[in-house]
Amino acid sequence: MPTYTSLQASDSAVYAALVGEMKRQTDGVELIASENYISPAVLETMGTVFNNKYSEGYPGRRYYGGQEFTDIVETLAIERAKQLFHAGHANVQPHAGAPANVATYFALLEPGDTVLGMDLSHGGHLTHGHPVTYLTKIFKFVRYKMKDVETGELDYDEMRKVALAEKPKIILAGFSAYPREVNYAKMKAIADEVGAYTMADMAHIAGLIVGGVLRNPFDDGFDIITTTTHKTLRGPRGGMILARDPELGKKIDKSVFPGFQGGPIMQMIAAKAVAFGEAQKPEFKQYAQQIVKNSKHLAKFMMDHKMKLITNGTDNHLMLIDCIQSFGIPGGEVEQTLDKVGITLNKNMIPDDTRKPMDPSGVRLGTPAITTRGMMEKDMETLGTFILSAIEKRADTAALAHLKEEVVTFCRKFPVPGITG
Ligand code: DSN
Repeated sequence: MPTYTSLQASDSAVYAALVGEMKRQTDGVELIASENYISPAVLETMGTVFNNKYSEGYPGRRYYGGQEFTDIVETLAIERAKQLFHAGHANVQPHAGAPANVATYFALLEPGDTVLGMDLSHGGHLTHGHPVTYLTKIFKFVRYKMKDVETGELDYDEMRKVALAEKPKIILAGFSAYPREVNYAKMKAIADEVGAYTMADMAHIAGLIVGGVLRNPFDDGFDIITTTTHKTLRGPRGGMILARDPELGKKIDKSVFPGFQGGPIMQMIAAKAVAFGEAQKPEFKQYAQQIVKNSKHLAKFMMDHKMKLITNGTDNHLMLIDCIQSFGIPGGEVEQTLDKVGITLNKNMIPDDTRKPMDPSGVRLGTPAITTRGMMEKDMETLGTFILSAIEKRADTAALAHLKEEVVTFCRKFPVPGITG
């Protein structure tokens, strides 16, 4: 494990928590579908003096002096992002995925306008118009769903019907808990019929698009892609908005700053530039392919062992297990049981779940982080066996403690970038 001697000397409490977190990340299996391990170079860049600089505005047109180096890193991030996604414009300043979505809505919509997005229990995200968000006080959100939960196919006929009736200004693709590929061309055709913008929230699958494993919505004529940068894209925690048309990009820029955010977080923008440089390398394509190979392999193992997967499989990095059907217990109990043996995933709603969000029927798990550690298909069988064994022995404290030791021994074979590798 690395030591951070200056932190250790100046703040022993935070240092101790950091050491604990490094050990947790090294000795446990990270199956949370939205998490990943960044490279030492990205990690190093996040802890640099770019933190000290205010840079409101954009490269070449800032409100403060002293921008010769901030302009370099932000321009690098922008240009690399454009190349990665074949975009006409990139804004790399959103602090996270949610602000990227909000800034996009305000760039394209007037108060009262309508957005057509996926039903939240079918895989959509809070920022796609959950009633608990302030967004629903300003815009109207209407929904489409899967046509068939057994295959995951979206209901494009219903989408068209709702679009014709509601005249949305944005048709939104993109999900936090949907395991299948989308037909963007069909969505674009519906949007064209009603004069709507097309927006894809690719937060989960951005790295898979860059790696060429999933389709790029821009190839089917989508207008906007929003994303986080820290999930499959394996960069620093942050967000980004891409536009196909540079003219639309101007509206996006105004909306992010000064419309919504203040000073950009420049050390994160510099780290985005580094991560995007890594994603341009051929190794990243192999990484993206391996994420999906691992995910499909783990999904097959689960289904071969009588677990019920929503849509009966996966095309991407994640899967959703119906825990009530698979194990007769809710998702929260599965999450807590696996926590005890060092396997981390999250409880999750399943489509049309009758249970509550804090006590849902399913769990969501994914392979981006374990693939970064170098795990391959054969390791998915070991992980699947650990999961089944933990759930089977969940009432036996001694058996769980023994299993945890096995998990630690297994994990230590796989280095964690920035900690043990
Ligand atoms: N928290 C992210 C996820 O886990 O998918 C989405 O915001």
